[in-house]
Amino acid sequence: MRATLPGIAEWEIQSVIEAAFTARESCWAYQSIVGGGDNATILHYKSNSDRIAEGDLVLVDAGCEVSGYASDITRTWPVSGSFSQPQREIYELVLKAQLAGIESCKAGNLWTSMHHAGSRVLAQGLIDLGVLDCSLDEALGEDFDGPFRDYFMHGTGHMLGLDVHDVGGGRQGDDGPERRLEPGMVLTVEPGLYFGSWRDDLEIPERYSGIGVRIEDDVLVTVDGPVVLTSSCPKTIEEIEALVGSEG
Ligand SMILES: [Mn+2]
Repeated sequence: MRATLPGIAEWEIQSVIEAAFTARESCWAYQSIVGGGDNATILHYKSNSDRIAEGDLVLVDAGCEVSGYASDITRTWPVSGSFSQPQREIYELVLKAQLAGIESCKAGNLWTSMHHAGSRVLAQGLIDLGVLDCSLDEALGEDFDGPFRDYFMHGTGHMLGLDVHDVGGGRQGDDGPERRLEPGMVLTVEPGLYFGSWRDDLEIPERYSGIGVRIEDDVLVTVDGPVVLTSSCPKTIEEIEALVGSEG
């Protein structure tokens, strides 16, 4: 964030992050995703080959591996240093959903509770912002498969450990009971919203076209509640706007 200035390229941000990994005797846990503007709306974008237009957001999903253990963090920030009003509206909504998801990471809760908590916030927000014109129940759908999924088309998190997408989570076998969270588990919480201007199957409000936001932290489940292991990485709008470009 500190090194980001208008005109920066995706590969330049990638090089700053991966230099930090290497300098600390670490390596990437997975190929870093650095997507500016519309590229942030392509979930597994990793060519990192575009220069980022002034005024666009950049989404960075990157994590290093230490002693075999993976990390997995996503942050989204404006390359110009300040969020536009539409970017701010989407960012605040995703952050609210992420905080609701983290809050639900309590021992004893069902694995799906964080996905449901975050999804409810996103669906209601999409209605409030005028993206969806329906009731909350309709937006969510019978099995959380309603139209809000047009804008949030991935899971809210996964187990994290020796692999970045570690085993566990979800169901224990195809017909087993749904897993409950236990102290000591580490999982990611990473809701997002994506309004790719290339989506010709949706009527995306012009003000949100080209915006992609995801916020991801790594969370340890304890008897005393969730502990955000990645809390030192800024994620409020105020923190981000103060930091972006400050090195330049
Ligand atoms: Mn992840």
